[in-house]
Amino acid sequence: MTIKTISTKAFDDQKPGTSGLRKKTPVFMQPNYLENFVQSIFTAIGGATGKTLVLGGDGRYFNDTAAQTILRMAAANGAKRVIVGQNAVLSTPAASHLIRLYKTDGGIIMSASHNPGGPEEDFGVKFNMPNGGPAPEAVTEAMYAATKTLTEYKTLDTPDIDLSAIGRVDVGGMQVDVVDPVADYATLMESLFDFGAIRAMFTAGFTMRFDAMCAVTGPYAREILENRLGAAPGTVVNGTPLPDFGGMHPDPNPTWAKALMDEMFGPDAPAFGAASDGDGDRNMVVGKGIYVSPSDSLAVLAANAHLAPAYAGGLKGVARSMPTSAAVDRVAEFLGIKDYETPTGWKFFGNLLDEGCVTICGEESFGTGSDHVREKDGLWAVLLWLNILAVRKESVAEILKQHWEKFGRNYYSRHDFEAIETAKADAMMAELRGKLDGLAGVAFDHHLKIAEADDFAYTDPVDGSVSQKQGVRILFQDGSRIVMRLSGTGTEGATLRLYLERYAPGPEGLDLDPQEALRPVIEAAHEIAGITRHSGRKEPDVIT
Ligand code: VG1
Ligand code: CO
Repeated sequence: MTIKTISTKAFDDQKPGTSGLRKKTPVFMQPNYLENFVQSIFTAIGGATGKTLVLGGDGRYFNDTAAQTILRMAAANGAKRVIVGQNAVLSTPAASHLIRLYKTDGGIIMSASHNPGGPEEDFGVKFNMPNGGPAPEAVTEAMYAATKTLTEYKTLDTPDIDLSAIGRVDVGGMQVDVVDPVADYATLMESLFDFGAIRAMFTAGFTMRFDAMCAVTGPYAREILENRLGAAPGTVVNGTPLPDFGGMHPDPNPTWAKALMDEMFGPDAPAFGAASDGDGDRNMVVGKGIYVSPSDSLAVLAANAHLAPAYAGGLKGVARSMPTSAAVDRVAEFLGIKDYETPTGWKFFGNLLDEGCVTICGEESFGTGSDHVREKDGLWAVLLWLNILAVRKESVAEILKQHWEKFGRNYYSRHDFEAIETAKADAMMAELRGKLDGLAGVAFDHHLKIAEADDFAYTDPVDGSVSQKQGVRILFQDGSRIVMRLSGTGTEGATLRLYLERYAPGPEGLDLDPQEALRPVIEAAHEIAGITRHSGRKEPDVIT
């Protein structure tokens, strides 16, 4: 086994986005592409020498080969130990947990998350810090800087390492610990929730469907829901992770988890349905005949978290990403706890969680989580819902109805316009940014009048770092809101995300179709931004 230093040429497109570096799989499979990025990660964290890292991925195509490359490079760069999930598989929240549990120096997660997988689809790599959370902007900027100047990387000349058997192997002096990807995570979940109460609910005949979308959560959901909680065998469907997710798009929303939606709105619907994404950090929650929007889910979880043992003492505070609806703000106000608004992406919650400012965080993109790890956590959200259902003994529909009666309803929707030509999308955003100053006072039909418009900037209250241009906000006098930003996780052209919100205080008008309730706001957004004029698109590709 010899350490080899390989000369390489910099790639100019290795800038991490909202959550790590994501590219088409063939781009990642080019000679030296993955290697350059991994060496740049090591550079950005001050080298790998003597470090202990966690490694795992969502099992998508190229996951196994990439893991071997990363292990060789970690050994050649002097890492002391790598804890790797069996077969190089770990869900993102499980990886975050292992990083924290074993007090490591961070971890590398191989995933393009909710993006499809396969030889022609997407692959991704991200680095998580010793706190278990995604690298903050300063670190991803340092990675990007390193990718632009590196000229060589180090690797070890050694055959593939057997990652199929749990146990310890030595790789050129580096210790590799292959661990069960599920066990520690399942134990953590058991410590947070009242498994006895949830088990009793299942025993009494409660039914549920969990769609793992042929992605990483299958084994986790089977172990926790079916084995430990006694849900009926077959509760978990699409539970075997596949390299191409069986052709599914592992993005848990009503469009891509259509089979689950159909079942939940069908005649034999179970009481509760849920789905998770490629790497297990997202969740969609559906009741019998009722869809729970992620922003509402966050608000309901915050309002009821005290019913679960881990949160019985109350919440320190809550945080939501800026585009997420203000529903959780109303809960925070009611509870008299702090409420933070951050840019899109879980990395912005890390400091707030570390400092004990908040207990629960969420994003409108089907992400919810708490201070138990430093990532959003799909199964955690499902279990908190189950714990609440077990205690309240009411249906999802009843719980939502009561929530809206108490707090009012924030009608909310996100419209995605995918694969727009990048130049056109940039021109649209530039034009919009250019007219923000003149928007206040402009009025539209249906009594909509703009109160203010800006480009969201965030100053981290803990370390003072500033993030600019995080999305255009157009706020109306009646509390309605439009947000527009371009996605930072796509791999093809640009994706416009248009976020729409309108508040109904009740008691009237709490059960409208969100698309109908939002119609005036949608029309105003198109008029202000000229979406069709710029992109040629009238209708969004995905509505959530
Ligand atoms: C999207 C979501 C964002 C989420 C990110 C990563 O980012 O909007 O809320 O944090 O994906 O989620 P963007 O830049 O495309 O809007 V995951 O589950 O793909 O890691
Ligand atoms: Co994800």
